[in-house]
Amino acid sequence: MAFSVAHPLRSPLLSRRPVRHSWVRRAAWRASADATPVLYSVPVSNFSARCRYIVYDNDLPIKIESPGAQMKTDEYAKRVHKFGKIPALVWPDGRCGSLWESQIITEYLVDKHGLQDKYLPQGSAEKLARMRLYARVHDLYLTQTQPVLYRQTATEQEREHGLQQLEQRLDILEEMLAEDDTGSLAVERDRITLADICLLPTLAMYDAIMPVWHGRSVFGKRPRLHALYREMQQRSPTAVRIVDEVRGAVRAWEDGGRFENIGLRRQAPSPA
Ligand SMILES: N[C@@H](CCC(=O)N[C@@H](CS)C(=O)NCC(=O)O)C(=O)O
Repeated sequence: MAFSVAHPLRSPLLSRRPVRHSWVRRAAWRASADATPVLYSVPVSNFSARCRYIVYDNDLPIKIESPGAQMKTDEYAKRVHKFGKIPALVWPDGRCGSLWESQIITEYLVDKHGLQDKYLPQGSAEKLARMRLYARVHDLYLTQTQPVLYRQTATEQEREHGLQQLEQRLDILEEMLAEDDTGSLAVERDRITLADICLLPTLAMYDAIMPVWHGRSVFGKRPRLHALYREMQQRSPTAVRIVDEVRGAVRAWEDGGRFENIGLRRQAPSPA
């Protein structure tokens, strides 16, 4: 997701500003007073949402805060996220730096809180590897193309090309789900794993944007992705909460005119 960046290729690092206030240190100090780590996150961020899922689902003692405008400061880069992004997890005493990359944070939370039995496939190295493959495909291929959904592109052709790429990558995930043939979820029949948790917020975001602003359906020709999306919400109140947060944040973008501002027009929704 993006904040006020006009073009997907513009490096956020170029727009860093020095800050007068040592807000991160103050935040770390606040956190150290009650020894609570802080997860920097915003509701619309599909990457952050998979970390929030684990926090909510287990009532973990982690504060969730928005970095606001500080995200593009040198101090944030130094102390929170070296590339000026979210999500990032900061430990109370800042002893061993911070942690970023949503999958790394998610896996850390699982390890730290002994949640392996809950979210990882059991007794099969192959399923574990497939679970990680979903996350890798999501992080390296699918989401790399997503800025075309909500950011300015130089030309209409560039947007069209990006949308086609994004759809191809959704098709690849659909194929992977068919290969796993587990019914609804990604790698296990009866267990929500980190593969499902990584896909859920991204599907929620794309489904809130693509039909309305790009006239394209996420689920129309992708029944396996649709089944995963529905099944997660049927099984997990946390999934419903995450979907509500992401959809609500997209609505706030709409209310703020974000899509019209980048030249898009509301389209007749395509069938789901
Ligand atoms: N690979 C990273 C991606 C993080 C990412 O791109 N975060 C977005 C929010 S969803 C962000 O911070 N965008 C603002 C920017 O790049 O300036 C992860 O998995 O955490």
